[in-house]
Amino acid sequence: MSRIFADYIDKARQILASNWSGKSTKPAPSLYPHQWNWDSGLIALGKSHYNTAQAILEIETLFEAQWANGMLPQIVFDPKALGHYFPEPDFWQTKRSPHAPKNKLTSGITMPPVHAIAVEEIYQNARQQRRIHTFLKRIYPKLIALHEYLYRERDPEKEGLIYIRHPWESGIDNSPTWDIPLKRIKIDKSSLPKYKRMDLEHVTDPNMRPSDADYDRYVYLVDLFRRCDYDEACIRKSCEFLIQDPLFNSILSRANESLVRIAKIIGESPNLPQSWAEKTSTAIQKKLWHEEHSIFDACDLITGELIEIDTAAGFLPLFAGAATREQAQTVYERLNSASFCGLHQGNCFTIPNYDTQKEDFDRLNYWRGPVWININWMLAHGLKRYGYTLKADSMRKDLLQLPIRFGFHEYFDSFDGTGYGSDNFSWTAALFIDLVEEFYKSEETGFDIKKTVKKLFPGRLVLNSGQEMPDAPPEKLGAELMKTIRSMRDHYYDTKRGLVDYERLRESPEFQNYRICTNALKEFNPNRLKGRKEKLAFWINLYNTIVVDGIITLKINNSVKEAPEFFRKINYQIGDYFFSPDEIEHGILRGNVRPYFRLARPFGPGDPRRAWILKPIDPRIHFALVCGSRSCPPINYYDFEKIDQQLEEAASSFINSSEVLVLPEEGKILISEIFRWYEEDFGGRNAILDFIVDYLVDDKAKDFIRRENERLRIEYLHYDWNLNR
Ligand code: 2M8
Repeated sequence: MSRIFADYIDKARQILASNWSGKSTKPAPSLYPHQWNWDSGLIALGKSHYNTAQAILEIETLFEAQWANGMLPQIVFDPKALGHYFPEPDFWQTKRSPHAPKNKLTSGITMPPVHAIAVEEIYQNARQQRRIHTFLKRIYPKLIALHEYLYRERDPEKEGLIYIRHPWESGIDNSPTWDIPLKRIKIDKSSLPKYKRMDLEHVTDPNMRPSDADYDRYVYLVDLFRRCDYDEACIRKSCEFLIQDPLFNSILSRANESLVRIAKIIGESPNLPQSWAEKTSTAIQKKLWHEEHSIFDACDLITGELIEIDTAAGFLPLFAGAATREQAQTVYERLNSASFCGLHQGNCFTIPNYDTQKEDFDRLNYWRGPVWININWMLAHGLKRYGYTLKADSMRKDLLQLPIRFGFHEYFDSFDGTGYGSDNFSWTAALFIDLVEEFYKSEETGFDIKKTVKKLFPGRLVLNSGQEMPDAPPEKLGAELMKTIRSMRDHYYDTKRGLVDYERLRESPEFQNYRICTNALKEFNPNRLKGRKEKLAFWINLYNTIVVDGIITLKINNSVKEAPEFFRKINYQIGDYFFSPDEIEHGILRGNVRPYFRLARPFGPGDPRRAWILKPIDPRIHFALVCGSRSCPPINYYDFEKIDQQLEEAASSFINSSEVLVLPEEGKILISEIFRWYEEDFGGRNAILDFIVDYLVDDKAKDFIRRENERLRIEYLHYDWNLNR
């Protein structure tokens, strides 16, 4: 594992160890000193990567406090830690309910049911899965009881959608979505129970927490529940806050899928969770979709209307697979707009919890704007599920950089990343561990496939060995080839997202035409290319398309690493000579320098291909050659007339993405491995720093690099080889 991540993984584990209270983990050292419902699920999920026993204990401790009716409480209080939080057991008075456990202190509401998802992860990540079977058998009926409770008590019309009845049940306490239903509740101060907020003792800036008006309503609702003795029928009759929330229901639906898989592992019938999963996902898709807003919204059961407030919760049906393909595409475009920092302008972090274009967007207030790791973690999974891999990976990279740069905070300023709320926050640490582990898992998979494919893939592979020739005469071939590449770009490359639609491209007339053109390369003489710009554009475009051609021909699924020596094996014959992507890159475009991973230069003395070497090296090519990285458009068509401007844009968007992280507090900068591999093309260490400064838009970061130039440490970020599919 990369050294950079290893250090931070250690930090994350230390945080979880110091928040461990013997049988469970506190969400935060002082602000939240008890056990919280969904926090524990996420914490167990992170711990499952290195401490199965504690992950299991975390979940079992929580379920020891499950109510007799199946409800899993939002908080399980630690009797030794009372006196620092509001509201505590004396306020909840849950003993009024016949369902509350006798020997546990709990609150009287629930939270998003992430637990089946965590349990499945514990199983998946366990070294000895068979030993986990007994745990699965013990916990499965409890998970079923929890979901049964939700469908029985919280879905009176049997729609497949669960209502929440308190903002704390949503987990996103003061989300702008709750403003309208909460305002409906008129508070009579004289009859409101007296209370004292404790949260502001720990987070001293009230602008980072819910307002007093919100708290009055939180308290009003708890009072109503206890007056009903926590009887659901009574609560339903008088509660003015009954909401079908896309976040809660998406998590429930996704958790049902985990239950199906767990049932199969332990030999139970998966029919019940299967039917729940289908019912809830269909209901989300049909009832919570807001066509004009291009997002899912919550439904207010008092008015029967959707609440037209768009937050990150509205993207989470992707996590459950509940969106149709069309809805997913629409949502995806919304996600990529300025509203949710999708443009990578370098001045905000993906993705804030609320639309940044709204007047009441608030970059530092709790659930009203900052970036939260758990929401983004679920969203990245959702995007992956629908095939938006590049976006998902770019979000994961953004997420990883937040704790690295700003500490393991509860939430982060969506514009400058400053950490807010509590420090040493448990789910931030746990999900950081999971994110890093997931990155490396895919790396390892690539390694295995590599071994397998090696056997199937011996020797050089000439991709343009066909006989069919294009109509264009040889002197027009260069232009004709570029024209076909451009038309492939127009139809099958999404340059904004940096994706290639390989499946459609493979069958397309444009690709057939391109292959025919490449056959004529055997009769093409590169001497026909005139001037630096034309040569640069020709070779860059050819490099990028031979890679696409190779991916299609070799039926690569996930990463070019599946085919060993991919960049050397595939070749085009040009005139009498063969050119692999490596030879185009290191031989032609990099002036025939020895790649750092080889013993010799690509073209030895006397090699006729030396005639086409391009010098001096333009280091900006490294942001234009298909690199699989996210912010420079990984694939584009380079037009020789505009090539300088296009290379400028490619360099600038790369440098202002998460491939370059400037960390003044730590006296270092983390940069893509591209800079390590090609250091000499940039002119050495200091020239790299100058190059970065030239393109950076963040003035503070620029100043830091200029000021600390000699002293600052450079570390290199993991390189993501996943395909730009
Ligand atoms: C926050 O909520 C609690 C009430 O449950 C609070 O503000 O006192 C939320 O962020 C919630 O999602 C989280 O589970 C909890 C503990 O981290 O804190």
